[in-house]
Amino acid sequence: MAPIGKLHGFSGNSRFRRALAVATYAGLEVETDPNFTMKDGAWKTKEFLKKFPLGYLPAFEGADGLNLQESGAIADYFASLAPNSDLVPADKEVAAEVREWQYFADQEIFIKTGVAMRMLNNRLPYNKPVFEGVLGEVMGRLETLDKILLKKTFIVGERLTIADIFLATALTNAFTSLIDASLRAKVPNTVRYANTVVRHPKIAKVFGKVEYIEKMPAFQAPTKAKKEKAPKEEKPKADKPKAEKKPKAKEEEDADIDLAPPEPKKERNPLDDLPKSSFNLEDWKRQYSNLDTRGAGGSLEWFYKNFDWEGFSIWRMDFKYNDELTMTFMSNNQIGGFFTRLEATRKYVFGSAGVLGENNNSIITGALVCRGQDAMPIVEAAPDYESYSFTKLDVRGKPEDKEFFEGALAWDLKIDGKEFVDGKLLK
Ligand SMILES: N[C@@H](CCC(=O)N[C@@H](CS)C(=O)NCC(=O)O)C(=O)O
Repeated sequence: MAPIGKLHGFSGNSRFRRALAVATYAGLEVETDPNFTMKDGAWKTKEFLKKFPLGYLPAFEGADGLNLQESGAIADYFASLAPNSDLVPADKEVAAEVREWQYFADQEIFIKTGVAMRMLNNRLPYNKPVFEGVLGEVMGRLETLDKILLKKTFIVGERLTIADIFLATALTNAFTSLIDASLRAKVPNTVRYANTVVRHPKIAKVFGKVEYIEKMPAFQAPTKAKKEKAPKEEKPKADKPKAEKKPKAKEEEDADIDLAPPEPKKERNPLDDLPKSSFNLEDWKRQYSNLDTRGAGGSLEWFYKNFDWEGFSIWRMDFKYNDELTMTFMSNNQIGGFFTRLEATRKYVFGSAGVLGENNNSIITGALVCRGQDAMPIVEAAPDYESYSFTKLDVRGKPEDKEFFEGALAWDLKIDGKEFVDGKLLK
């Protein structure tokens, strides 16, 4: 039997898994790519966006030309192709109950878990009472569900339905990212239920080994918040823009992805063939992280002493659509996203960029130190590189370029009266 189409997405992602589990349970053959990774963003090509304008995963490309996004819709479509699978019961009232639990899984568990995880990972502003409120809502729902599941194996009727697959994927997503052992202990029937579903012989292979977390990841505060204005010579160490430490949990992507991310493929980059350089970018990144940027003994002093002007170049990056920027924290997340998507070329580049100005009146700008004399082979790794312009800086020859470079690194850059509000580092 020929596959009914291709399901794009990462096999460890819970939304991908729920679509694939439905297809597998229904006995449908669907093509997948076991090596697919979301990490480098390479999947978000123009061609992909033409077919899937919502721009996220999973996405289904039917052999008959149907292009579909939204994991729930894809799963429903798969179930509709196999009416005899009983994934959706024929009785309208029972089917409505099934639908009720599908929505519950998405809206009460999946989405709320994602919001809480984004706060822990610094992808949404962290606010303790709000975080605890969202977590409390998730736990409240789970405790209600737990009572309902006390004497049940499946949520509706005596056989597995599509609602069980939706619930189990939302639950295992929560148990592998947010809801730790002490919280799970409050909902034993729900844990037992989720395990039963993901170990169902027909779909166990879609889930593989699911490892629940022991401890909820701690919130990782960004070390660099809004810069305080201290007199230059007395600038306290804490004022230095240290990189945000990577939280242990999935920082770069959503809570529900990369439960077991495969290593990105290591491909040889032409930049590896450049003549060996005396400037060690990794050393520089360490110096930058550990020292104040400006002043005697600072990282800029180290930089100028050690920089290899032939083997590396310095660039200015500017967002092209500053007029469209709204909240500065969102713009800062956007820079973070761009830097994240440069993962594939990270070892050839250092970057420091920020948002200058205020909400609804801001710009994104920054500096990159790139291996070689051309930034393009490095920045093109990010699918959204065209949203930025890149201009080579003449730091030795032009005082204004030097001033820009140093300001971008020290996070005290000022342009047209707009001051540095927040920034991101690419290290
Ligand atoms: N409601 C959508 C959510 C899809 C979604 O947020 N996908 C994430 C992964 S879980 C994604 O593709 N993120 C990367 C991006 O948006 O660039 C669904 O259920 O399919």
